[in-house]
Amino acid sequence: MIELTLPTMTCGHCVKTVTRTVQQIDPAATVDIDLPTHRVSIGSERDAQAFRAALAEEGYEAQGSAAA
Ligand SMILES: [Cu+2]
Repeated sequence: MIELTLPTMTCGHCVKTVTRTVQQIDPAATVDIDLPTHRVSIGSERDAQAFRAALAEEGYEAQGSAAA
């Protein structure tokens, strides 16, 4: 499980964008988002760095740790 904190993810629109971005990298990924804490849990075999890079490009710079 990949856990990311995205401080700039602040509304429902962001949630949609983040979900879409994650699933563009891995269509099979599970995405669990907790908006109040800006946390995203991604269930995927892909490397966390791929998601971090793609999300940063969309304006969602990840803070905190990524665990495999
Ligand atoms: Cu938003």
